[in-house]
Amino acid sequence: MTNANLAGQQWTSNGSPYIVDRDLFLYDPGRWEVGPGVEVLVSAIDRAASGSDSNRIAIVLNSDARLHGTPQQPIIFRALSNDVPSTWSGLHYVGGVFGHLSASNVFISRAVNGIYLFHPRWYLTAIDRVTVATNDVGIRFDYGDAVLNRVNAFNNSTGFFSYAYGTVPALRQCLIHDNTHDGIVMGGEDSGADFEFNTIHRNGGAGLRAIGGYWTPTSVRVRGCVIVSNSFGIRLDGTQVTNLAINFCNVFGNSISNYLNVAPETNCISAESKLLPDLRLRPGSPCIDLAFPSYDHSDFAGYPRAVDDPATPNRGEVGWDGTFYAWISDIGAYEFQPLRIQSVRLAGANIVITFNSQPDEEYELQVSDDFQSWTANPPVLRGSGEFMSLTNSVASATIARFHRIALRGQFTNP
Ligand SMILES: [Ca+2]
Repeated sequence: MTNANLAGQQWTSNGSPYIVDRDLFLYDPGRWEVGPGVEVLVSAIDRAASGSDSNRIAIVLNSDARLHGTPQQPIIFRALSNDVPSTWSGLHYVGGVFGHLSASNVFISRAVNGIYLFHPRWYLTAIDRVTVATNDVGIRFDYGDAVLNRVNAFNNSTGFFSYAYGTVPALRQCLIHDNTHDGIVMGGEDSGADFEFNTIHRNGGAGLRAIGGYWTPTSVRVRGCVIVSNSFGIRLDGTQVTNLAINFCNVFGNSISNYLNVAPETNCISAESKLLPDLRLRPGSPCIDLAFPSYDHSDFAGYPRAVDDPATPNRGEVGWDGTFYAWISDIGAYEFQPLRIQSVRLAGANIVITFNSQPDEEYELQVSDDFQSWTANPPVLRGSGEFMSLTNSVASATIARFHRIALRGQFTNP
């Protein structure tokens, strides 16, 4: 890659992989488009020795950058060789008046800052389904305001880091997990942060660490988050912050302390979350139907939010008009999808029932003639998280009047 100016370039899977051996710049006006399946391999040495870090390569975006992969064909940024942390500097987005950054289904690894958002503006920034892994900092955010949706930040040193004057980030429906140090660090003066419906799990330090400024306070709002199995759940450091407001959260099982120097406000619980290995909620999780609906209409996996789980008693509140408003949104990045039938069809003499499944739960088709006693109709299926089908293969002469899909419980290795 000898053309360091990205303006006007379109990177496609046909030209992939793209080898980057020097700093790349996107200047205004100009657009850089990267399509599905593109792999970008970044050298450990900046041959131009340019930019703010002359030892490492940065991709600096000052204009219109559109990076859109698909779930099946993400865009991948990774180290060419020398596959160690901090191999390259990362994607540097310098916001302001002109620069527009939209990114979806992008994976970034081995950078100092996977994405460095410097003065982003919410109306110019669209980040959804971006994965940052094995970076020093997954996402660094200084100054400005922007919403980050469905970021998956794991195996970084720190998942999300902000420490600057006037920084207003919002993290929504993100997975922040298995980072070596803190999951989220939010600091700085005169800033405000919204962390909503995130699942923050098994970080080596705190799930969320708020650091106070010295002169003007910062407001940090934490709502609808699952913060479990870190060393600390939520900790507040520093002498003057901060209005740290914690509502509708489950902060549980953090090995040193769930809270340090801070207490939750309303509607928080501390209970075993019943998480699947991929951090979805198992049936019976106390995180189900715990919060008033989020602003989002689909969850981390793209399934509907909010969905009422019929098996969970409704909590809620009585409004000014005396009406009971049930809270049906689940907390965390995933909405639990209760078992529901998608379709029923005849295939010859057989009945095929298609239903949504949860990963690692077991399902079977059951039949009955009286709706009272039910008989299992093998086989038992292990849920995949996707739609699945079961067939009643009993001959039509003896076919039962009623069919149902039953959840047997969690899959166990035979
Ligand atoms: Ca729900």
